[in-house]
Amino acid sequence: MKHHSIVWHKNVKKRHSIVWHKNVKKRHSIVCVHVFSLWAHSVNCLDRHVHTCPERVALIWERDEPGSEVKVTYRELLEMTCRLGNLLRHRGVKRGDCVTIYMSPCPLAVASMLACARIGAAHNVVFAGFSAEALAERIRDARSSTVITVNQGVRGGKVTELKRTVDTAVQSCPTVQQVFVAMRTENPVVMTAKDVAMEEEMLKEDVVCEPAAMDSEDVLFLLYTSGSTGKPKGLVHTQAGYLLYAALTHRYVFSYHDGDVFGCVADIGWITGHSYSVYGPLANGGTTVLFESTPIYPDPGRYWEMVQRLKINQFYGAPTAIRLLLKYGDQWVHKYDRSTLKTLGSVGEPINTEAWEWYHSVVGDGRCPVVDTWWQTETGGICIAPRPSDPDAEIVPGMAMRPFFGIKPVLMDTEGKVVTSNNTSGALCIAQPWPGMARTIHNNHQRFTETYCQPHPGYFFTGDGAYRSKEGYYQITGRLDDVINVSGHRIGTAEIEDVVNQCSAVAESAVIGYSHNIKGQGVYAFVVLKKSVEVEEADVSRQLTVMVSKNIAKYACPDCIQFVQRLPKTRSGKIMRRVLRKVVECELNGLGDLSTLDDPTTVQEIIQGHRDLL
Ligand code: 6R9
Repeated sequence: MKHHSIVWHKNVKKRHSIVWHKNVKKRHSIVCVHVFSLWAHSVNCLDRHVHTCPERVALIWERDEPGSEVKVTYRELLEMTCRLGNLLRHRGVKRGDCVTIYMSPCPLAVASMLACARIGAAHNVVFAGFSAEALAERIRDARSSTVITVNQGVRGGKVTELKRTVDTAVQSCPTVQQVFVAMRTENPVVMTAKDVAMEEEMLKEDVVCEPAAMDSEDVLFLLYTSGSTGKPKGLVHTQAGYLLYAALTHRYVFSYHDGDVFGCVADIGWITGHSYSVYGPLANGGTTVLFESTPIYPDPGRYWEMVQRLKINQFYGAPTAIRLLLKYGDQWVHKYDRSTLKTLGSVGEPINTEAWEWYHSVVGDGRCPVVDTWWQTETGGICIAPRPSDPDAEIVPGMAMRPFFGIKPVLMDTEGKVVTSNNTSGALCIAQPWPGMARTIHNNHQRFTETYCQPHPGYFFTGDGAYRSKEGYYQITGRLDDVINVSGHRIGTAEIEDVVNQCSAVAESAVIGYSHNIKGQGVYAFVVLKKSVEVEEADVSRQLTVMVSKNIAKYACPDCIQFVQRLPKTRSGKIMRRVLRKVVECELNGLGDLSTLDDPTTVQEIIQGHRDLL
């Protein structure tokens, strides 16, 4: 065990208590004066609580190996954050810079986010499952000069070479001047001239770091997400509104109370991890779980064994995992004591009734309200969800129910008019701004207005469709654009097509999402090969899988590839994805109007090819 490892291993507390010198509390209480007037972000999440309850556990790092969790108090997290803030400052990171963080969930990842916030730099967390190319694209767009990573990641018993991925990525990122490398495992990695041994250097820094005074509208972070066209977009969230909204929704949607242990199992690389593993719970002085593993490691009882061991009060996860665990059977749940659970949350994609009922009756023993929370990277926090703390709250299975405070949802019909009646569906828009909404797309405000503001002038367009019941409750029906949702991960079909089309044997392609009983949606690719090349379809399939995984991430790989002679197109050359979707869902009676197709026989060929694949 390395002497400098700051939080990776147990028994850390003792070793480091020496570095927490006597005067610190006092000095931090001065810092606290800043809290309410200047919105210094990490102060609201840390110093405030260190002042009142320094020994409260802020983070429980649920490491991959069950039973090896590490607890970090508010005092320790502040210390870690300050050291890192100082290190970043001394190494030239300034207010307004953007630091890219490529780490799996761990205390140093949270400290990295908060250290950026403390010195006024924006953070850009990139999901550690993304490939080197996807990471590089995000580093370049964010123009980061500093990247923070770990030597290796550990998940589901497997080790991933995160530092090596960063090495490859930074080769095509001329802006990157330094890479901070923390040691998650004890395996050494090759260090280059740009690399900084993070923990070693942190130990040389002071434990007090003056927080930057920030304006409420200054940038807090960028987070890249997929859109229906083009490259991923770096949504920009700001200081005050975002934190307020994350904190309020965390408290009211989940009925969070002081002393509760909040278990959000999302990765910190997604907005759910930002708002409900980090900012919301920490702003409320809560104890939050950072989950490093998978729902089925080492067995399908992992979540519930963890709930029992950590005494989790609120559990927040994705329908895809619930559907998967449901299939393994109730015995994995019954094995463990879940009596601490008070609220169960669901996020990321629609939750089907079967999964909802199982979550409610088996996991929650029929006594915990299930909150199906609808929101997006763009919205910063939960916008539509039941609020069980409300005594009149009815919860209908599979429905996101009612808007949160300050959210005014509206439905638009196909002509762009607001639908006022109930028991109807439409495009989901939001009628007025709310504190947590993204303010822009990094370096591309025009794309922001085009995507969200112009489709329905005067309203924020979410890209989702929704149904409003006769009682006025909302149910989200899915995306209206070419964004699909694979295991709760958002991906644009255009992004996958871009990669598929780079294959030298491919003439063109069309990618769609289809219903998948575990993942929610699977990826289905229609591929037209170039006439001039002689290749085996199976070889191309293998090649495409490798390419997508290398250029984007494993979750974006096609589940099914169908080779076709032609794609159905309109006379103006647009691919009719609607037709492809119907073929794949076997809804041949619902193909709709085919009169605009340039050659209707194409559809018959595709139907036949699909049958052959089944
Ligand atoms: C928080 C998050 C956003 C998209 C969103 C929608 C889908 C999220 C949902 C849901 C139905 C829910 N989505 N929550 N669909 N019911 N409770 O997931 O953000 O990754 O940006 O995805 O996910 O389609 O537009 P993000």
